[in-house]
Amino acid sequence: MNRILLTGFEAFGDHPSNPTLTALSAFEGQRIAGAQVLTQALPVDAARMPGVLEEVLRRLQPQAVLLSGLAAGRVQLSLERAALNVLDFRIPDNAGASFQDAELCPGGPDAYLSTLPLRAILGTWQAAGVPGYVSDTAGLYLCNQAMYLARHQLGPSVPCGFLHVPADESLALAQPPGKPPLPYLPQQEINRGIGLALDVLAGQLESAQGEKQAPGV
Ligand code: PCA
Repeated sequence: MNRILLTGFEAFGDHPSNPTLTALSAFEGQRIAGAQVLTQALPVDAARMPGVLEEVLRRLQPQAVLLSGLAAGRVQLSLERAALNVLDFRIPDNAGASFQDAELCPGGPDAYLSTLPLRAILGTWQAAGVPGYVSDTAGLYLCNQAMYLARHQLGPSVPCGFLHVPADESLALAQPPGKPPLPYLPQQEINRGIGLALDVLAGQLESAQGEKQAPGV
């Protein structure tokens, strides 16, 4: 059976929770179109996260990978187009580390592009009434780091990329008075968008397998 890995991040910065961590429990072990969804929480720690990611990719050998994280302030779901070989943090990570203009992967390519079927996912969201878009920057923090390293490890043949989600209602409610109100998408809607992206990935894996198994003419 095909395995799809879904990752989310723990809380970081001023945010008391992370909707992508909340989403993981809704999907762990789910079967979608003949694929099994497996999940992994990632630490917001630039030194520790690479080891956790590397280990889970090696152990699960997934056929597709959907990484997800919070982009507080964004107003819709967004699929990242690319990850850059740069670490440059506006806030320290959860271990207190900070980087400026640093190389993420010494000697690695400048960038990796998403190998997710971006347009197919956008189309499915559109048809289901979930507005979303392709983002041209994943930032230069942990989410960019995770996408870069996953693509670096997996190579081009495993569909892999990053989905950023807006704040959810609990983050919007937790925004301290005096700070501008945080745009949010209800957690249920965030989960629906993630689920639809997983549907597209599972469908793509299923049809690729069908083609392989079809008798030659
Ligand atoms: N968002 C951060 C890191 C963890 C997360 O959920 C980012 O966009 O880099």
